[in-house]
Order: sequence, then C-alpha cells, then structure tokens
Amino acid sequence: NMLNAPHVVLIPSAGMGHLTPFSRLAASLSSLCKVSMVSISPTVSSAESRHLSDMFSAYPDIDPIHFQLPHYDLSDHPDTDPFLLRWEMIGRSASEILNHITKSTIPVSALVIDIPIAAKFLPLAKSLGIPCYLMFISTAAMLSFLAYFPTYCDLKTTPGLGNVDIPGLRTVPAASIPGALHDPKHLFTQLFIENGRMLLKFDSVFVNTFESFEKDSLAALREGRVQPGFPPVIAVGPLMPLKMPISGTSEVFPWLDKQSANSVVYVNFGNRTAMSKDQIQALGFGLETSGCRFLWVVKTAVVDAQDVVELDELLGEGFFERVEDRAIVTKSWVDQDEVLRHKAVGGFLSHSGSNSVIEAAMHGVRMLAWPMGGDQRINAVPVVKSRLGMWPENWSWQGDEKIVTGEEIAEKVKEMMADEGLMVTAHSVGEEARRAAAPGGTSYEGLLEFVQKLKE
Ligand code: BUP
Repeated sequence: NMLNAPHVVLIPSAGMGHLTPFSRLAASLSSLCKVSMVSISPTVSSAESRHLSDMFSAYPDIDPIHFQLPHYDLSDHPDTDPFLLRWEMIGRSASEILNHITKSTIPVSALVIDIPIAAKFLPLAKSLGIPCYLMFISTAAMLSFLAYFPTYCDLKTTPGLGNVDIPGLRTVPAASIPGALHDPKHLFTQLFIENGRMLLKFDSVFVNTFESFEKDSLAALREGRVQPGFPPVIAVGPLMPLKMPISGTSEVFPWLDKQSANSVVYVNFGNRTAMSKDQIQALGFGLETSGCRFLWVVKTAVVDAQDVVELDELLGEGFFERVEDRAIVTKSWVDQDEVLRHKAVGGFLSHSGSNSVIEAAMHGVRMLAWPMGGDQRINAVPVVKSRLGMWPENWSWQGDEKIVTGEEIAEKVKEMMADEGLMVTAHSVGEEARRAAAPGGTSYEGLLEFVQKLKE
C-alpha cells in the first residue's frame, strides 16, 4: 500500500559512475516505497543528461525534483576536473537544493546522499530533522579507506603519505592511494577528508557490494575496527540494471551474436578516463597482436562532447582493415550491462571502476584489472581476492609517464582468456552476486529492512 509508504529522496552528485547506481537504487526502492530523485542541470556530460531523461520516462514512479544550478565561475580554480568542480558547485548549493526539495514535494522520510556532497548536505538536513543515509557507490574496501583516512592524517607526524594501515583490516600501500590525496591542498583531498569524517553521522551507509564478495571489509567496518562507532553498513549490491533502451549500441549486439561463447574480450576504461594517445596506440597494437576477438570502447577526452579525435587517424593506417572481422572499435556509449551479460563475452579488460567491478561480478565475467587512478587500485583488491580476476600490479598508474607496451598487454590478455580456472571462479562469484540480490538474498533483504524501519 503506497498511500502510507515512506518517501525517500535521493541526491546524487555528478558523473555516470554516480548517477548509474543512484538510478538503480531508486528503481529498486520504487517498488517498495515512494521515491524522488533530484536531477541537477546542467549536467557535465551528455551521457548524464540522456541517462536522466531516459530513466525518468522509463520509471514514472520515480519523481524527478529538477534543480537548476546557479552559475558559478570557477574558471580560475586550480583544479580542472569538470566532475570535481561540479561536486563543489552542488555542495555550495546544498541549502538551496534542500529548500527546493522540502518546498516542492511531500514530506521526506529519509534522504539518500552521495558521498562527494555528504559533508555539505548532512548537517543542514539533520537540522531539519530528516534522517540521512549515505549511498556509497564504490567498494567496501574503498569505504574502509575513506573511513580511516582522516584519522590517518590526524595521527601522522611527517609530511607526505606513507602506507595506510587500516586497523584490523589491511594495509593500503602509498602507491595505491588516489593520486590527488598526495596533495593536501587539492580540492579532492579537502572533500575526501570532510566527507570521510561525516560518515559517522549517517543513520546507515549503503554500499553497492555484496556480503561474500567483501566479507573482510564489511566485517571490519561493522565491528568498529576501522572507525569506532561506525554506523550500520548495508550491502545492497549488485544493484539491478535499469530496464530501458540505451542509445548508441546498434552495431555491437548483432556482431556479438555471431561470436562463439566466451571468445570476446570487452575493453572499456569507464566514462572519466581518457588515456594518452601513445597508450591508446600501444593498447591497439596489444589487442591486435593478442589474436583475440575484442570489443573496444575508446575514449580520448574526459568529457564526451569534446571527444573529436578520428579513430583511424589515431590507430594508424590499416588497423581497421587488419582487425575488421574480429573486432569492433567504437567511441560511442555501449550498454555495458548487456555486453557483460552476453555469452560471447569471456573477459573484461577494465580500469576497475567500482561500477564496472560490481557489474563484472554480477555477470561472472573474469577481469583483467588495469587501474588508472582514483579508487581503482583499492577496488582491484577484492577482484583478486575473490578470484573474479587478475591484476598486473606493475602496470602504469595515474599519470606516471610509463607506457604499458603492446607486447605486455597482448600477453596478459591471452593469459586471462586462456585461464579456465579463472573463468570458473568468476562464474561462481556471479552466482553468489545474483543470489544476494534476489528475494531472500542478503542485499535484497537489507533494502527491505531499511524501508520497513522507515515505516515504524
Ligand atoms: Br564508458 C561506459 N557504457 O560505454 P565506473 C560506461 N558505462 O554502460 P567511471 C556503460 O558507466 P571512475 C559505456 O556500465 C558503469 O555503470 C558502466 O562506472 C557504464 O567508472 C558506469 O566503472 C561507469 O565506476 O570512472 O565512473 O567511469 O572509476 O573514475 O569513477
């Protein structure tokens, strides 16, 4: 009975890596209670605006709360990452956004807030008496790191970052720490620390992971080993993909349908990572000489609308002719969920962005993790531990000048595709993931309990 159902309002920040899990959570909740989601325009990328309008038309039960961001001139800000700057702008608008929410909709039972804007929204929402939940879009491994990092900074006596010993869990080597954090003045670092401290104030924290995938991190968080007094942690993943048509995929699926089972390597480094030209060329050479079939989504610019490089120019003369009958190379968005679900796809060369990791887990597709920056090395830890995939730890990482050669790439791609043991273990990770998300499973019941509690 939706008449007396609680009303949950979701506030995502920016970037497809954030909007995707927020929409999925909204869709799951919409069958259990009333759901609204804040839609902030303008978006940074066209992928985001397309996604939001597709989602609201496919899910009429999710009520949009449109908010027009005022103009902020951050043109002389020292940071240039457009997504980071957008988080800052949304944070600065927190009180207007909350005002707008309370004015434009029915009373709110709970807010679900995104991590980059947590510290700006939580104190204001709490002062209005609204319960606040955090949706953590990355892995529980990353949540543990975030939860402990402010304490690490308080305790350290020397400048610079060393290895971070998360109490009762694991050591995160200095070399796996998101690059920006090495600069204490970086906007990312400031947000990271203030949001990390704010975690303790949430009523509960949702994580897009599942129990068996990250037992150790979940236990350490829940037992207060990482941070005493940590709020309840509810694993809600893998969140189910939206049921809606995705544009820009026409050539991919007829081609996949013609390939034999587990024969195709899917290559995608997410929607925020643009590789250098030299590295793209080496990757092209590596994929070609691996002899494998591949579906490669190439990205040459951080914001999609600026991606104007011609692929045949970039990859050199004859590349497309040489791989014509065994590869698709595209710059356009593909429906990653459909791709990973496809029986022809037998391996995933990925930047190990948190959503990609959990999607690979859900479909039981083995991974070759090549973290590029941010939380990605920390996400690669459960990938290896669960035997979902492999990770050549010496490959280049966030802006080090090193190029991984085509030969190295070819060798690892071949190794992954020939590793039948890994195919089997990845497959069982997939079975556990789907069990967790199905009725009766831990993630499904976790969400149900959350809604149940709001009714009390
Ligand atoms: Br690109 C691309 N199709 O072509 P991550 C991405 N996605 O469906 P992020 C597509 O976007 P960082 C495409 O399935 C996933 O849900 C993909 O999220 C989808 O990486 C999402 O993997 C990408 O978390 O980079 O956010 O691009 O790690 O820097 O947050």
